[in-house]
Amino acid sequence: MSTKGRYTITAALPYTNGPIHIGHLAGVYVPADIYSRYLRITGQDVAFICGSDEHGAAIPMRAKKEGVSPQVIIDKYHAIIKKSFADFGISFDNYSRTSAPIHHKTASEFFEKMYANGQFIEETSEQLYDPEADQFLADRFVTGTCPKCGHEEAYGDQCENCGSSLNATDLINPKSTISGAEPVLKKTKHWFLPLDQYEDFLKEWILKGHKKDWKANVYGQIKSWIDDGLRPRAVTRDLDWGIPVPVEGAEGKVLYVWFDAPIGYISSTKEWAEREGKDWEPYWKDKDTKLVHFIGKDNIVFHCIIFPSMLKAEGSYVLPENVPANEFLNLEGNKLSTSKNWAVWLHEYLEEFPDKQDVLRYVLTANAPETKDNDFTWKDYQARNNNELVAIFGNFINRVVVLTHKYYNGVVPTPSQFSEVDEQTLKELKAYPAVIASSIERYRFREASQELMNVARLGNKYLADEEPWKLIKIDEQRTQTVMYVALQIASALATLCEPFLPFTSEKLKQTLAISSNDEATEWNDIAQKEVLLPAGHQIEKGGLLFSKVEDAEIQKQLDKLEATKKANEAENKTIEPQKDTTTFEDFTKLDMRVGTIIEAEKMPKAKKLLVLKVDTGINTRTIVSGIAEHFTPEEIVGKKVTVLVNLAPRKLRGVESEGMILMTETPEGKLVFLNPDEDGVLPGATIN
Ligand code: B3M
Ligand code: ZN
Repeated sequence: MSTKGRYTITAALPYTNGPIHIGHLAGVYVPADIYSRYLRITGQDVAFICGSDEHGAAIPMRAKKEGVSPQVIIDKYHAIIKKSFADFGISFDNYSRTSAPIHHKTASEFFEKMYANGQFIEETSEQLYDPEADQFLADRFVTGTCPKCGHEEAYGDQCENCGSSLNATDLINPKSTISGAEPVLKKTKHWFLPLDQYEDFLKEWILKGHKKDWKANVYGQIKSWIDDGLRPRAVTRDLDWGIPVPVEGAEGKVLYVWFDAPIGYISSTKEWAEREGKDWEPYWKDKDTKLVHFIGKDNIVFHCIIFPSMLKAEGSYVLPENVPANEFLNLEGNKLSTSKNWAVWLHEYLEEFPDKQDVLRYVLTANAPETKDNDFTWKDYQARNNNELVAIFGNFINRVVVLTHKYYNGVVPTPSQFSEVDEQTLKELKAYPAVIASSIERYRFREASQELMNVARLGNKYLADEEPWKLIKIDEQRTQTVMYVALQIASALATLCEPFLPFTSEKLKQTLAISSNDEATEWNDIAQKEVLLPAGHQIEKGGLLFSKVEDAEIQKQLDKLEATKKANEAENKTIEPQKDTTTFEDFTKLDMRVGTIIEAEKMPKAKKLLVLKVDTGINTRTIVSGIAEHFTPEEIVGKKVTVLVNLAPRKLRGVESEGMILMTETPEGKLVFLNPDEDGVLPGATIN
């Protein structure tokens, strides 16, 4: 990047309710780190900001589960998470925490300014309340069916499946996660951010603005929310854990975690600036500053709708230049899950692979879920390490270093006349900084990582074609030139790999005896500088950059996951407790019939839903069913099913659904129809 600018790069603040896993790295932190490192080594002024997100329902829930105070939980996981980031070379300029006084002050002042300007709606409304736990239910304290996509584990503030932001009272069949009780409605006062008043601003800024260069998955989600119509959102909560609402009449209430957490980026910048003797304001208020938020797709609404509306309302801040949200990473075909321990935890990975931080960074980048959910498999991890990092990158560097010591005692030889191949090779080499930069600047880190690997391929091919180990016997001068060219490629690799493989870059710079203090010019100079590693320069012996991953090591990881799966199945076997006793009269109110599915199609933009036409014998009707991830439309047409036909109709994603198909599921979570398959049974037959 030739122009010099100022960048504030933020990475989503991880909740301190547990450790972090490969999904966090792949989705947010490795891409953010690649981007920030690249900006720094091309001479930009960068503030790479993050910190722990220590408020919200998730923390007290974990505290209750572990039988300790929320403070114990946040101190424990803040330290674990902060160490994991450092261990994997995530080079934040500051990693703060939202329990810090500077954040409480910053968030309170932000709220007070908006309050003083009358930018909140103060309203007493009926909210969900758990009569058994004697507590209002918001966010993760309540789950239910998402009204938008039918996901049955949606939270009170958000559906992680479709990303929708919700008010708890939107949930269908809400249930308290504290006591399991069915919530009641109870009056309480809250302050609402009138998002509907920012609809025109958001349409202008995002839909009409140049946000067309935002990733399609991000732009699409934002557009569907704005098209669905924005509504006021409560930005305070009845909770005793969080930042007290700093206005009269708000005793017992705290700021909604998603109001305070994004302000955490600002307070972390302030903390950094104070420590570094800098002024924080230009990083958030200078119109030329580029603000980029790195997040996962479940955080899009908060970073593209709610936080920008807050920044716009407050009036003195810049708006994000881009929000390159990634999709989700799965593990061996299943969703990563903290609660099911279905994860590769970073601290555990390092215990098993103590010197392979860069290997994981590389694999997670090469396989990143940039445009769709993607799957991490240990087989792929082993293949990329052995076939790319060891066999291409490491092998090239090893041959260059070993031969330079063998022929020239580690001194870069003096080249004579370059051949056509030499010229062509050096020309290709000098094109790579711009090629890799172009991918990075468009947030295409998978692509960028493969272009980096192509530089190593270029070096490998050059040596394989020129065969200096044979040449040395017949043409001393030519061998010197070949080894000189190979060393130029190795030197460029040391700089080009730094954003992706920081630990490898450091090792390679030590081996090539390259000082890394003036690297800010190196990236840009690779194309311009005639000489990267001058003749006469002494290199060190170094060591192998990468080592093979053996089958046994992979099998050990697969066995570990198998054990987790079995433990979960055993846990799942705990049969659902019997529900409260009902009466025969109540049972007879349910009208269940045999039905036949005569048509089926996917619901547009709703991953889990199928729209079915069902012949119930009474009539043919539309039923929306959350089975799209288990069955294709083709495979269920003609299937006989059990239908609850007198369930009150309801709209799901705008489609009127009249009834419910009864299903059950296996311990592995596979859905199964209750299908009365006897030939003589016809649609309309009653089920008693
Ligand atoms: N703590 C991460 C999550 O939703 C959330 C991000 C806050 S960024 C301001 O898992
Ligand atoms: Zn949903």
